[in-house]
Amino acid sequence: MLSDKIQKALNEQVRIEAESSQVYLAMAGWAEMKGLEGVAKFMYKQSDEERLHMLKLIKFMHERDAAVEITELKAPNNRFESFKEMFKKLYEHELFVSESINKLVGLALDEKDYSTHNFLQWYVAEQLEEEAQAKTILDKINMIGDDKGGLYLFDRDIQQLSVTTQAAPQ
Ligand code: OFO
Repeated sequence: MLSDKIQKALNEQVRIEAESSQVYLAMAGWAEMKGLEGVAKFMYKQSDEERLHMLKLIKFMHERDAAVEITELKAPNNRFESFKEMFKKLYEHELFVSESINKLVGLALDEKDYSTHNFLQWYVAEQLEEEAQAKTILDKINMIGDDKGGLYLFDRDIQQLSVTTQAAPQ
């Protein structure tokens, strides 16, 4: 059985993962509207991955007989000034999620809940990967600046950057 504190924090993380999926879905829509198919595809895929992260948490909670709460979600940003701004937001969002996972890991240790601590290691590794990916993309976008040709090539190449989740959630 999970402690109340852990249940509450895991439910909070379920919401954050669901919101992350919405954040990337909105980015996908915006990129598609602007005609960048590669970026849109990348964002749709990221959105699907975030939903899998949410489902993995829910499955773990059910296995531990915890009460899962599905709540309403905060609406994401649907419009951006530029691709640079959008990718900056993506990077900042990943930093925010990493912080939230780190807090959860700390709580699991405080509560001496070693199985939750062990389970969360998958998320720690995943965040490391996603943060690095978001940073790489942002660096490339900064290099491109306002060069339309560069953006065209970036749109074509972004899918190769996409790092697929190593241990796919069940
Ligand atoms: Fe859920 O993986 Fe990043 O945010």
